[in-house]
Amino acid sequence: MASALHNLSGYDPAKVPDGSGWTIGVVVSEWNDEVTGALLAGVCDTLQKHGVEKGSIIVKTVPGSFELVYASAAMIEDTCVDAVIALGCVIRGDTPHFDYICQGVTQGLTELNARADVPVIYGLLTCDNMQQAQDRCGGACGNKGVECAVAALKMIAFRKEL
Ligand code: DLZ
Repeated sequence: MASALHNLSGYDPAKVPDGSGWTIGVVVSEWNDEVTGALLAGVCDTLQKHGVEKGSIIVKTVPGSFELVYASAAMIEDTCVDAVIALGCVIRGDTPHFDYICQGVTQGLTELNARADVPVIYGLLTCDNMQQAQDRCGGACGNKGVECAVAALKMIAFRKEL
């Protein structure tokens, strides 16, 4: 079950394409920034481990997760990135707001992913509480940023191989 405290970020480094010469855009939500900052660190560490130069990682922040869709689209339109990684963390509150944000961002990134020329990687944590988020940004369940970086490199390779 996904909620079990298993590290979900393990991967085989030999199966990750070399990212030398590739440029990656990362859009990061400021909401819950202790979590999104840790996700970003996971992304940057992993990309550099697989050959992406530090200067080839373009990081832009946005106020909240809802802005990730616009920011991802703008990043694709205005830069020459090979992939965009969207990082956010939404924590459930007392109202249905959580559901609207999660649905909006998920739907928006899904639609963008289907029509954009470059892959968009989904790095949105949707958590019932802060503990779940901390478990997934470098805690017991790993770091979703690592998964996103690996997914970005694999999707860039996929695109370039076509
Ligand atoms: C307003 C809001 C709330 C209540 N919670 C979160 C959250 O848990 N995580 C997050 O990334 N953003 C949150 N936001 C801000 C919205 O994403 C958005 O920035 C505002 O509604 C302005 O469009």
